[in-house]
Amino acid sequence: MQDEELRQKIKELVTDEEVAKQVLMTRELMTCYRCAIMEVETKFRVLDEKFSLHGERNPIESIKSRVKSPESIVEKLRRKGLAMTPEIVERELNDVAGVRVICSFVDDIYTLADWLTGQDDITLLRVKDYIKNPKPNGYRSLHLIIAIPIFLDDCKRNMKVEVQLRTITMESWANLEHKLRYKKDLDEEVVAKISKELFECSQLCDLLDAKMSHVKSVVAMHEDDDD
Ligand code: 0O2
Repeated sequence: MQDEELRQKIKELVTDEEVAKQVLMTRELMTCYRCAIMEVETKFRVLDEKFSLHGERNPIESIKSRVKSPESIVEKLRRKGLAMTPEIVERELNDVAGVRVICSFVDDIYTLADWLTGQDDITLLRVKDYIKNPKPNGYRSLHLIIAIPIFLDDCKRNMKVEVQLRTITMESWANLEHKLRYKKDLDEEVVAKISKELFECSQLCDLLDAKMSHVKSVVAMHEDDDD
């Protein structure tokens, strides 16, 4: 069969009605991901308040969320050799909904992660601890893939959300590395030099986080003495 003939056959198989159905299902799915993000954000805001009751401070500096862009979804599926359908997106991708929580100190990250995953409506699907095991380039963050229920008018649906927890220093390092990664016009030698410097920066960030945690514990000790 010639290419043109084949194209025609495919067009006949995919009717306008089927296309409209897929579009509607995709829009519904994206709405569900947005709702899941809202649920996770609220949980973190509540945890931030709960934490402040114990420690008289708020551990969360900021929360940034995003639904993956359609271009990034298509690109990720293409790399995996998969087609773009709502079912495949939901089954194969863990990071369509992403919530990033920026914390003051490293131990706050683990406390918040434990509190979140200890809640009985949250299912922990996967943990990637790039703080204990940084990536070779120096990337550090705690990644959790969770499933969270959202309640729609007629049903309950479990949605996957990728939660990234990191400190302010980890965030500024990742933002810089991300910007440089997409600079395509640099020659190999420059890329190697930048990568080395970025790795060194990551080690300095690690040291800074450790020193700040130490200062925090010294301050806490003195506060206890004052009581
Ligand atoms: P964006 O724009 O942030 O969404 P997976 O198929 O999910 O198992 P993946 O995607 O490699 O495998 O998962 P991983 O390693 O947990 O990383 C997912 C996300 O973490 C990335 O999303 C980044 O946000 C962040 N990340 C991971 N490694 C690095 C890194 O070396 N540098 C920086 N700056 N960020 C990193 P996306 O999809 O790449 O992009």
